[in-house]
Amino acid sequence: MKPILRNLSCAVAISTLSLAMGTVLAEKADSSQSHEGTTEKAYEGAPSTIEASSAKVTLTPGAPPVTEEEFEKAKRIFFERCAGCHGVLRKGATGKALTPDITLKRGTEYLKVFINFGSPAGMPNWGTSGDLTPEEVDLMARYIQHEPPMPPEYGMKEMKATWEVIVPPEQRPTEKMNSYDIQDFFSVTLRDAGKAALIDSDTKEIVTIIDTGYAVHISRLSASGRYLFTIGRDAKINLIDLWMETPDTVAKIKVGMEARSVETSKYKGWEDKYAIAGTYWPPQYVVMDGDTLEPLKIVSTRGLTVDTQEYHPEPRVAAIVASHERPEFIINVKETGKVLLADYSDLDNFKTTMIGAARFLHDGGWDSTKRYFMTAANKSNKIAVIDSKDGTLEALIEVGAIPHPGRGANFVDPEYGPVWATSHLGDASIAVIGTDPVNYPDNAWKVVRSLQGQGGGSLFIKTHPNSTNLYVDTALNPMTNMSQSVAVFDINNLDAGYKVLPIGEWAGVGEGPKRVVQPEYNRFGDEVWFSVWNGKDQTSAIVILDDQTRKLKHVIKDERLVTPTGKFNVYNTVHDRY
Ligand code: DHE
Repeated sequence: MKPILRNLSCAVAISTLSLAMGTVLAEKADSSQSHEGTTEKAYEGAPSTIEASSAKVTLTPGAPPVTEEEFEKAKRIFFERCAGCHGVLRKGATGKALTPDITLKRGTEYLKVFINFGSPAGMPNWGTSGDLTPEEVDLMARYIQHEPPMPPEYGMKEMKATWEVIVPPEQRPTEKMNSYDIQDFFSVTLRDAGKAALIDSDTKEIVTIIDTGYAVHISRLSASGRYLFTIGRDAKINLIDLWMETPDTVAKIKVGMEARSVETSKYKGWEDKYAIAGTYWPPQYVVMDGDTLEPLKIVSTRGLTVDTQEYHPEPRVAAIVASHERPEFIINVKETGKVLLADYSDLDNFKTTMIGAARFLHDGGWDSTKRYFMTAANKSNKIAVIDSKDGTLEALIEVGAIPHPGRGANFVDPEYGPVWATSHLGDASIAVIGTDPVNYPDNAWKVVRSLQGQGGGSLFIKTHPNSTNLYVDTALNPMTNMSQSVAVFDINNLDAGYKVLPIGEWAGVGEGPKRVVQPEYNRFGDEVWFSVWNGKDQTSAIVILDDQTRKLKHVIKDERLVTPTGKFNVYNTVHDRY
């Protein structure tokens, strides 16, 4: 199967959309602040990496005619622009369901208005914005009255066909061959370049740049800290050996058509043994050998939703964390709102515990004891707390609009004891939740404080056990003064409110959206790194602050740093410190 980027027209569409993420949407959003949900749509709108031509077409009786040529075009537009919100099978996710039982009743003219003008609930105005021509709006209105074309499944045979062990384990170094402090490396996502940069925190130099999957999403580490795993939106995984003289990919695989999450086994006795990746399409996860990425066990996530108990054909796999309490992976299944605890101790007699939480599960992280997994059910405005020791739902906590913690932030609140915090995409609040049921039982699993940050559009919040600062980005806020800066709170004086640090300006990168995204600490917690995410053809940077003084320490600028977004410090990621 050809990757989508090989198709020139798709590449143009993608770069246009990437730019949209970077520039156009910021402007659009600026002019439509009343357009509720615009921020969120900017975030959800990344093109699907499923190749449109692979999806099987079914014509639906009673639906308006669409020629074969038109069908191919409509499929491509849908996968690139609409699937992120409505789902590949249009069963509904952040966007509404668009299956023929609904769309046929609405009819072409109604649907055209909707596509043309958008809706206050967050549907972009595809027609009036000029993104789609009137002919394309008409085509899409007719197309969505037909059965959704089904992309192919992707099983063991397909995975094995892409699996490549470049350096077999027995030919790899038996000790670290470089003199870097690899524990303090940062793996930086270069989103639109489809690469990851490894940066040495001592020298702030780029050690190497590695080709990864398209729009690589996250990096995770093996429990020993030796192996780095990256996953692209196209579901390509790279296994990178940090012990090599120059760290490089030693194995690769493509585990599906679209993906976001990868993790490794961390339970005592199982360190570095397995890796797991979750896919958006097909909706499933795969357990792999931790040394070679050999796929071992594939499990579907299709099933019934937690609340209305209706079948969902496409429940995507969102965040995955490795349990420290049992040999289990903890898997968020987005559309069904269920958390799976998958026991990897016996892959033949594979047992999973299914915990009902709430829709739509997205990202999350551990509390400071690493017993409780705190995860966002973003459309329910809730944080679900999973007790990984007892394997149960500990609490469902009401928070602000569309919580988006990343992995969240753990600190000791001077008044309420150990807490974990999340910021929100949909409002300016920061929910601070008590996490110590033993010493602070009255505060546990309650929002003990609701701080007011700069604004909505926040994606990530961060602190470090050695720091007293709490940083909150507002990367997707429509106001450029907010998207280009970060708020910082003093943990010992939270009532004093926040100070704003103009990170985008400090980067000195010139023109562009300069979104300041994802604070990440170095190993020792005395530096904090921010990505200044500009358009693909503009200059981006990484801005490093001295955490104690909150003053600028260093700016990494390099023409190879194309669209840096996520940054993953090796030590902090291995030890789940955030
Ligand atoms: Fe992410 C984490 C999905 C858009 C940067 N993102 C995650 C996780 C999921 C996810 C499921 C949790 C993985 C885990 O912990 O195992 N992200 C999605 C999407 O579906 C979405 C909304 C749209 C899309 O089409 O991809 C999306 N994400 C983005 C971006 O636009 C961001 C800001 C820039 C980029 O690089 O694409 C972005 N997502 C990140 C980052 C993390 C992440 C940096 C990891 C945060 C961490 O600290 O662990």
